[in-house]
Amino acid sequence: MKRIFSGIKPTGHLTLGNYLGAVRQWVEVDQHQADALFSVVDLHALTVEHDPGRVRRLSRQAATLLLAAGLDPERCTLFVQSHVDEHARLSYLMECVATDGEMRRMIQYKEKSVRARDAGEGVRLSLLTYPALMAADILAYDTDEVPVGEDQTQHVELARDLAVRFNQRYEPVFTVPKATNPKVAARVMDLQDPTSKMGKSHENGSGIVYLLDDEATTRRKIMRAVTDSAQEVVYDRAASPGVTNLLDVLAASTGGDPEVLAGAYTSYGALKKDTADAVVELLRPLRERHAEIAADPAYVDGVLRRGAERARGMARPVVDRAYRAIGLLPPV
Ligand code: AQP
Repeated sequence: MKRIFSGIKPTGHLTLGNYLGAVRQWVEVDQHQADALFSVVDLHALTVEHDPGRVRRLSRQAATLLLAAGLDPERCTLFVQSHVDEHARLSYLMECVATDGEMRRMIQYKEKSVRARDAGEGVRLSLLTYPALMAADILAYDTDEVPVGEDQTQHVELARDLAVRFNQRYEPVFTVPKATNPKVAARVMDLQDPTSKMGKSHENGSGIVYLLDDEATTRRKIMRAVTDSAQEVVYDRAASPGVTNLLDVLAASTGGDPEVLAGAYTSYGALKKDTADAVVELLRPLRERHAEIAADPAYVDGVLRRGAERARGMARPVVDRAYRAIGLLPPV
């Protein structure tokens, strides 16, 4: 059975982009077809300015939302990254295999380092080495596939390069992983700025649908989405990014084809209304289930404890092998 690993960063409240681009596929496909591990990757949340209490709250909320979305702890392994030391242990080895140039080429590093500088904050070294930790997350589990939104594909490709390099330079320790993207909505864009992706840590939340937004807020955000001046409903990301984004969201929420859907609309108002209805229906069960699970923190603790134990048991032998292969003396 193939092994799948994917993660979510507790840097903000989870968004519709996280759900359509990643979580839904984890729930509907991955956990049924593979030995799947899903992690709240909290160490990654420390790579940018953060509030410690907020990271803790968001980590718990993310785990609760993943369960609410339908991850089944009997079918998959759900855990918090910092509960498994092997991630940090292996990350250092990845830094010893990767080059400075490879890290600096990463689009996420370029974008987030500019944001940090613009905000007058220092750029943390961990933001640069982020892909080494992400490679460790993936490689520690003999992962075959990493289901991610398009924005993370570059990091998975780097993990792949590092695995191949390590295996050739030292010993064949790592399985070489590959990224998989969902077909529709691999990249949900911000409703107010449809040329940039809907990201949970963005300052202005009016273009972002959070999974826990109430129904009225969700509708308002979608009805106020930026469209175009042409008044024509066409599926064309370059010419008409706002409308195309709404068509993608509608298609992903209802199971339709965005280009076919474009032909069914003659006004933006109708498209927005149908998209708002579809998203509200899509998220309602998730919100209801979240409220139930959040009321039982001991259940969430138990899931995370068992998940970390299982993950540790899988990662430790792989990381120990990598330590030996690279030249470190085993403990005596
Ligand atoms: N807008 C998006 N469209 C499609 N997929 C998305 N993902 C994130 N945003 C979109 C996918 O969600 C998974 C978890 O993402 P993450 O938490 O690891 O980090 P991210 O990609 O950096 O997501 P955010 O929400 O944009 O966080 P910030 O703002 O902190 O950077 C990934 O599979 C991702 O592809």
